[in-house]
Amino acid sequence: MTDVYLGVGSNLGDKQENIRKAIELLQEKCAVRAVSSLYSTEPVGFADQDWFLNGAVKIETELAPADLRSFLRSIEERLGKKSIRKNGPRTIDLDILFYGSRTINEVDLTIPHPRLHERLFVLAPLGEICPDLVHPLLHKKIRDLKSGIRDEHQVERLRPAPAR
Ligand code: PH2
Ligand code: MG
Ligand code: MG
Repeated sequence: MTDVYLGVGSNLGDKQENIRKAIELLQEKCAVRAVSSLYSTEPVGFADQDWFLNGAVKIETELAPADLRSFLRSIEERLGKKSIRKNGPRTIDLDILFYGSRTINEVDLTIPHPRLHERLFVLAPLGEICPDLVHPLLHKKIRDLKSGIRDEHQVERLRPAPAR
């Protein structure tokens, strides 16, 4: 089993419910080990859309990275993900942030997630569940990446992690 960290996000419909359902569906094939608080976050990349709810989840899984990615896609589809444009509104977004300490560079799968270290909406929740995890390419802890970035988008901690 490998420790995997996922980013979750939603900015369409009942955001909190979308995230709750996504975490429930994850348990079909993964063991959910930790769930961060949720954060209300200003959209990055395309400003003219509703704020997101973002969180981070630690899972353990036997699925290989590509199979995990397909599984995450199937959850996104089951929750009715509609995303018309890159960085635009979405019912649910499930991104692989880290897959153990592996690095993967394929056309359609990059691990660690290539932008995680630039985004407070990822580092804030991730910093709650794995502050001492070392980024396998940047060789820095999540806590240090978080305190070192300059991301001025607003990120507000919403409430404790939902009950599982
Ligand atoms: N996801 C994006 C683009 N912009 N902004 C916030 N605040 N949260 C997100 O999850 C997010 C985003 C593309 O996946
Ligand atoms: Mg994303
Ligand atoms: Mg995604």
